[in-house]
Amino acid sequence: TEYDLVITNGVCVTASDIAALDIGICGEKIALLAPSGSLAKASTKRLIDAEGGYVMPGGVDCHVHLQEPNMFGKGCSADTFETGTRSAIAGGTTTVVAFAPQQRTEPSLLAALDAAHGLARGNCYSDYGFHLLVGNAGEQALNEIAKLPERGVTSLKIFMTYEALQLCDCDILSVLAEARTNKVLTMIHAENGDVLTWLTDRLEKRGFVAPRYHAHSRPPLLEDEATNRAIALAELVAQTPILLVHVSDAGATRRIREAQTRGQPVFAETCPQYLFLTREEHLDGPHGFEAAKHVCSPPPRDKAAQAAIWTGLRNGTFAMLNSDHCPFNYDDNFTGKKACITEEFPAGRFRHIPNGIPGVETRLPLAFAAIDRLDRLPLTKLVEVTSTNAAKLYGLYPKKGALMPGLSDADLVVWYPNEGSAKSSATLDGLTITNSMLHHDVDYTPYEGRGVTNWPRYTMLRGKVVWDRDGEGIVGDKGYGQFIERESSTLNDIWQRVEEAGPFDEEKL
Ligand code: DUC
Ligand code: ZN
Ligand code: ZN
Ligand code: ZN
Repeated sequence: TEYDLVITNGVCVTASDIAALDIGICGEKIALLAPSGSLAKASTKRLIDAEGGYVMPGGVDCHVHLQEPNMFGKGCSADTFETGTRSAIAGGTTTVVAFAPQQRTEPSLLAALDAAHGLARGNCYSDYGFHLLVGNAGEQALNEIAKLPERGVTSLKIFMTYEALQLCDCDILSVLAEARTNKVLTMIHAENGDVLTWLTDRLEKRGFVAPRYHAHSRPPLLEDEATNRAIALAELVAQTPILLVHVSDAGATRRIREAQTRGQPVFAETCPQYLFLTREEHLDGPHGFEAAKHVCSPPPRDKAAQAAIWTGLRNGTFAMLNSDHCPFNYDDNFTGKKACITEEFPAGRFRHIPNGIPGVETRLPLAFAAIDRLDRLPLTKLVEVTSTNAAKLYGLYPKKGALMPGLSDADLVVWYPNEGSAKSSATLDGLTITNSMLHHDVDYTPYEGRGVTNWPRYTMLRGKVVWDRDGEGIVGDKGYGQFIERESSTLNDIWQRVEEAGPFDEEKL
C-alpha cells in the first residue's frame, strides 16, 4: 500500500483504549492501525514522527456560536465562521457544531438554516454542522422539525430564558413532542427567565448594575428549578430525550444524575468556564468593568460547585465538555461588552452585557492540563468527553470521534510528550495562555495568564495537516472544512428505546 500520510511512534488514545500504534492514512480516511514502528518504513507521501506523544481523534466541539446576528436580541457574536473555525483547529478541534439561529420574528426554521449555510459555506477551516436554535415555536416551525433530519440536522436548542428567545412551557412541550417523533435531540438552556428578570429589576433599583452583579441576578436556584422543570416536561412527553447544555452548578447536576439513575434519557454537557473559572475570582472591585470578561450564562459558580462539576464530568453525569464559545469583544463600544457603558451608567449595566465568552481554542489544552491529576481526568475520559461522546450524541460517529480503519475520517490531534508535568505543577515555558497566541477574532481570553502543560503539535483534518505548531501554525485552508450531514444520535441507543416505547399518547397519562 502507498499511504498519503503515516504517523509513527505515537501512543493512540481513544475513549476506550491507550496503545502504542502507527496510523496509516489513505486519502481522507484512517486506513490502518499497526504495531508501533511497523509503518516507519512504509511507502508514504509524508511521515510524521509523534516522538512518543499522544495521538487522539480530533476534538469535536458541539457548542459554538459563530456569526450569529442579533444574539439574544443584542449584538452579533465576534467570531465569523472563518475566524472561529481557524481558532478551533489551532486548539485541536476538527469538527464544530454551530447554531442556525431562528429569530422570534422569523416563522421558518429552514430559512434560518439556509441563512447559516450561506455564512459558513466556503469559509470554514474545520468541518461543521448545525443545530437549529428555535426562537419561535409557531406552527410553521413545528412542522419544519420533520424536515431537519433530511437536511442533516438532528438537534435543536430551546431557551427557558432571554426575552428574545424564551419559550413558555406549552411551547416547550410542543417542541419536545415534535422532536421526539422525528428523532431530533432537544438541547435546553435551563434558567428560569422570569425570576431572573425579577431579580435584575430589583438589583437595578438598588444601583447594583456593575458586571459582577450579573451572577447575583442568576443564582444557582434558577438553574436548578429550570433543570428540574425541563426534566419533568421531557418525562411527561413519553420520556423524550433531552440534553441540558452548559450546566454550571451542583443542584442542577444532582437533578440530572437522579433522572439518569431512574433511567430517563437525560444527557448533559458542561463547559470549561465551570471547571476553570469561579465566581470568587473577581477581576476587579465592585464597581469595575473587568468582570464583564466573565459574563456568560450561567455564570461561573463557587469552588464547591466547581468541585461538583468535576465530579460530574468524571462519573459520567456529563457526557461532554463543549466550549460554548460565544465571544463578544471587550473593548468595543458598539457590539461588544462595553456597549452597555453610557454616561448614566459609567460602570456599564450588566443586563445589557452580551452573555458569552470565547473558548473553542483553549478547551482541549485546558482539559489536557487536567489529565495527569488523579482527582481530575483519566486520559481515555478526556477523549470521551471532548470528542467521542459528542460524535455519538450528535450522530457523527464513527466518522468523527474514533480511530476506526476504513470508517473514521483521519481527524487527529498529535501532542508531543509533556516536558513539564501538572504533577509537579510546572508549566512548559511559553505555554502560558495569552490572547496574542490565539486565533480567534476576539480582543481577550478569560484564561489570560493561565499555565497549561501542553498544546497540540499537529491537527489533521481528513488526512490533511491543518495546524503545525512548530511550523507555520495554521496551514489548513479556509474552505477545506465541509458541512457534515448528521444522523440521529447513537449514544445509549436512545431512539431505539423511544421506538420501543411507541408514540406519545395523552390518553395514557
Ligand atoms: N447560552 C449559550 O448557549 N451561550 C451563550 C450564552 C447563553 O445564554
Ligand atoms: Zn404558552
Ligand atoms: Zn444557552
Ligand atoms: Zn451557547
